[in-house]
Amino acid sequence: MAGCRNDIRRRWGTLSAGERDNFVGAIRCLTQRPPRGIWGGARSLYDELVWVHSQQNGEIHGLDLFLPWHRYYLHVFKRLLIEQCGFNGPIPWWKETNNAGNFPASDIFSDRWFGALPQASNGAGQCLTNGAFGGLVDRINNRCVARGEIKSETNEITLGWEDICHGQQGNTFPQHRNCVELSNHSRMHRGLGPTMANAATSPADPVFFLHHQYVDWQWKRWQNAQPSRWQTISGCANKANPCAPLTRDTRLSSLGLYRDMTVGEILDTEGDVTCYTYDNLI
Ligand SMILES: [Cu+2]
Repeated sequence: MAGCRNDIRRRWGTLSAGERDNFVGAIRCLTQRPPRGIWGGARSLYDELVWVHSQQNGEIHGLDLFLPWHRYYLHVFKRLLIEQCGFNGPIPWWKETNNAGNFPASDIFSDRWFGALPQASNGAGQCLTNGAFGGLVDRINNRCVARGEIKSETNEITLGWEDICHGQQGNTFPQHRNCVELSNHSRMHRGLGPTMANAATSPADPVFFLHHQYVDWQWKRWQNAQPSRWQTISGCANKANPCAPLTRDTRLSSLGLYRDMTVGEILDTEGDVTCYTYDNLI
C-alpha cells in the first residue's frame, strides 16, 4: 500500500535544529528511564534496548531475517520514544553517502547532538565525552561508548553500492539483503567503532539508530520498485541447514521489551500496523 503520510522519516539534513534537539533529547530520555526488568544488569530502559539486540546477535545477523528484524527493532525504538519519552517529532535517517569521506565534519557529530567522531589511533577509539551522550556506558561490556573512525572503511560507503544492491544484486530478497548487509551497512559499523564495530552491542552508541534507519530506507526503496515486495518475502529465518523459511508468519521478538510481532506486520511499512514512509525514495 502507499499512502501513510503522518510519519515521514526525513533526512537528518532537512530537520530543523529544534527537531534534532527533540529527537536526540528523546533518546537521552530513554537512557534515563528506569528499566522494565527484563535484564538485571540494566540501569535504564536504553540498556535493555541494547541487551535485546545483543542477546539475539547470532540470530539476526548474517541471514535474511536481518532486514525484517531490524525494521521491527526500529519500530520498538520508536514506540519507546513516544510512550516513554513523549516524542512526537519526525524520525531522521542519515543519507550516509552524502557525508562519506568526511563523516567527522557532519553536524551529527557535533557537541549539540551525537558528539564527536575522532580518528582511530592504532585501531583504538576514544570514549565519548561530549554531545548529548557524553559519558554513556555500554552496560553489557561495562565499557565507555567509544568512537574512532577508520577511513579505509567509511570511504567505501558509496552510492555505487546502493545502486548495485538496488539493481543488479537485488533481483531477489535474499540477494538484496545480502548485498545491503555486507556492503555499506557493515562498512559503517566497522568504520565508526569500537562500540559500533561490536555486532552484538552496537546499539549502545545511539548513532546506531540513524544508521539503521538508512539501512531500512534502502530496503523500502527496493520494495517500492516492485509493489509485490510489500507483501511477499523469501529466504531464511534461521541458520539451520536446511533453514526454516522466512515467511510473513515468522516471529520477531524483543524478549519482552515490546510485544512480539510477525514479519507480515512490518513488511509493508505503509500497512495497518506500521505506517511510515520516507521523504525521498529515489
Ligand atoms: Cu544489528
